[in-house]
Amino acid sequence: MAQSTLAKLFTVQESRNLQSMCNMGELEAVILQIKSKSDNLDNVQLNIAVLGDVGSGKSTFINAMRGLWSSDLGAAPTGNEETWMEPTKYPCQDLPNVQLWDLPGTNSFGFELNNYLKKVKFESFDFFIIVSQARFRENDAEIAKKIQGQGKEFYYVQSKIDNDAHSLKKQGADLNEGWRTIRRDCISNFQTVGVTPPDIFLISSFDLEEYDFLRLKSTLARDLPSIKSNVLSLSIPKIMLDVTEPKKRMLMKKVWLLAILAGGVGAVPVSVPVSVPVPVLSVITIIGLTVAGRIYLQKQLELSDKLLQSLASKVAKPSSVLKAEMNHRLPRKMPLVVTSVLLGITIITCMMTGIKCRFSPVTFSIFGAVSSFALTYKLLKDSLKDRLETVQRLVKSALSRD
Ligand SMILES: Nc1nc2c(ncn2[C@@H]2O[C@H](COP(=O)(O)OP(=O)(O)O)[C@@H](O)[C@H]2O)c(=O)[nH]1
Ligand SMILES: [Mg+2]
Repeated sequence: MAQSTLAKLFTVQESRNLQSMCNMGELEAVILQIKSKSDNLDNVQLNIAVLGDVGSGKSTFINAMRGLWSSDLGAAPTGNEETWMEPTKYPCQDLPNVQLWDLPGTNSFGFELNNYLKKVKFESFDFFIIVSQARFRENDAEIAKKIQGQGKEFYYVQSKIDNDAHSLKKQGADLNEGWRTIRRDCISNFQTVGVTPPDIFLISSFDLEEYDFLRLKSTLARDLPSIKSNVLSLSIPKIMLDVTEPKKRMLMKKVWLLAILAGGVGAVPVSVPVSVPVPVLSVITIIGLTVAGRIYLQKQLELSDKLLQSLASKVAKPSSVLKAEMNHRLPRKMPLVVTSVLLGITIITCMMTGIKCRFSPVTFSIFGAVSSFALTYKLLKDSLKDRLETVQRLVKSALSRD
């Protein structure tokens, strides 16, 4: 079973601690704990997917990265037939905490690309190496788009470059000019499909000292910290979802409770003549419940100026940057007063309509109960969602490295 992001980065005990800190409203402590993890990602495992068409040289490349020949014990099976139908992981001794995943060929199952990506759990990988031979493929472009669409990164490998060298030599062509042409073509192919060109490596898994194999290995070793930090940054929304889940559940119970209460008040039968004014008391009670509910939710996930200032100094960021996250309002978000007035107007309109149409007391009660429940529930649920999203943005901003 796939692990939650929180479970991947934190031990079970650490996860529980984070959740209980969040439950107790200690948001600053939660953020600092995640920050201390983000400052020390050495022990975090990185899953790198090696993908490309069948026969493009993926398995041979993985063996080369591990210092093995295909005939060595423990090497990935190689050959032009698809030998392996499940993603298989291989540790890489030279790159601690890196797992290279040998994925089935992108064209191996006759899969439509999206099904293929689902089947190999594409989204669970942290980084990608696309291996392609001889020419740029349509699948390479599509996969590259999907990778960048997730905010992740990849390298592009043109494999079996020894074959190209052989043909270029036979034609008496200049090798360096040949490599420049291949690179230029790759870059322009990526640009044509709207992909930011990645690092491109021309390699032979047989001649490791030649071409770009060693440069790829050293570039990957150098990039590991920044890849990990990018992965962490992408994971923050999910981590925060996990951390805040128990608190959210608890708060949602309160939202239900308040909405049911508002529904109960809305159900009070209006067995009064038409000339009597709208039952202002019910409306005020419902508005009061909603306002109190929103204040309660905000208090439960409090982001006070004091907290922002203290956090800013601990994460070495200007507090104005963190405050900007607080002030970044969603289009849906409206000031408390506006939503309350709207709520009041809607309920009053509903009741007036009911009175005008001479609803029976039972119909009126049902009408009042449902509308009061639904409106209160929606407003409070949105309010909670906004607050949780603000917390997420704050954490992301507090932990970003720029
Ligand atoms: N000339 C040459 N052949 C290679 C290279 N890498 C792989 N091959 C050959 O290409 C075939 C397919 O390689 P394999 O790694 O099994 O491809 P995969 O299906 O992508 O895993 C095998 O016969 C390999 O020996 C290379 O760098 N140069
Ligand atoms: Mg293979």
